[in-house]
Amino acid sequence: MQKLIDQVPVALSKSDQETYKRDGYLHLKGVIKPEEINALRSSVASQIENLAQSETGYDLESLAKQVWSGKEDIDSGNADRFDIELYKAMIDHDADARPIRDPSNSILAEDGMFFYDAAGWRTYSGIRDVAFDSTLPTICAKLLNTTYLNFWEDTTFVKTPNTAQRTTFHQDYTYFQIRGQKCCIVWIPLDRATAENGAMQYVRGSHLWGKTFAPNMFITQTPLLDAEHPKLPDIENNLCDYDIVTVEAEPGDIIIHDVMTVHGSGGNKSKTDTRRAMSFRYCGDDIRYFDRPGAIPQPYIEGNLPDGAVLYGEDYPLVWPKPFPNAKLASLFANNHGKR
Ligand SMILES: O=C(O)CCC(=O)C(=O)O
Repeated sequence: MQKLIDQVPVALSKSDQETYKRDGYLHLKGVIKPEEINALRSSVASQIENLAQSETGYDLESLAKQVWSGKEDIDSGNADRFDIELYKAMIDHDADARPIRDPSNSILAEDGMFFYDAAGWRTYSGIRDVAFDSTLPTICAKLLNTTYLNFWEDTTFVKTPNTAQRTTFHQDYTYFQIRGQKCCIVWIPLDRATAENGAMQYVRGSHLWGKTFAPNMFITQTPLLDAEHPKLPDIENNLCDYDIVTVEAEPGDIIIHDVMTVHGSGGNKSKTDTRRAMSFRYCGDDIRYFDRPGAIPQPYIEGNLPDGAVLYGEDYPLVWPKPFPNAKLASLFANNHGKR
């Protein structure tokens, strides 16, 4: 089996591994095949099309408008994954809360959408195919130096033209019900991502700060229900104090970041270019389940694992090494997960 895995073309050199360890993120070019990009694009199109019925998707730009303009009738989707009313009340009570907007495009902020969704793999075969059967699991397994790799979840982030809202800086670790270090996030642009339309930004080396911060819901630094961890420092207002790298990327590229790396992205100031992206989250062999208070609820998870458990079971597909090397893994997960 090992032989088969080694035959997968993997663009990962020793210096890539050193860069990832030093900077907390790694940009690799030409990893995702055109047909894989197209499979993700059509899955994302369906996610957006189904926003009104979605149990998991939100328009965060509209949510931000509800919060900051008090216009309750703006439609941000009908999902109940988060207690939005509670979150809005928490923002109201947070004296420091403010819109995390790109200052230069606030006047354009009329028609943009910041679409956010998760766990598309359970519904869309295009997402499953790429998450499980592309070269990504092999790359991540090598990068994490792990003996096996589980898939945790996918997330979709789309910013249409004239989206004012940034993705606030945040650290992924406390969003997940996990403990351990070998977890990485693969960010996959489905359009050219530029500084103008919302390229990713990483605080270089922040994975080595040795600090853990509370999760937020991307539109302000106001923490979600996490009483244990501090709020992230106000990076947006003190950009010069941090080593922030804006990473422009093309479809086909990936950017992998460590679960502790602080990152965010700009709004979309372009008048014409949508910025679509997906994120896949993978966990290695030191990760254990931990029902973290304040972590974001994972859609469709019915029976939580006990704290301290390895990630076993159908909710966390083992994607590397392939349990059945000659079968397409994604097809084994078809039709037995999605509620829709
Ligand atoms: O695409 C974005 O705006 C944010 C992505 C992100 O935060 C992530 O992939 O963890």
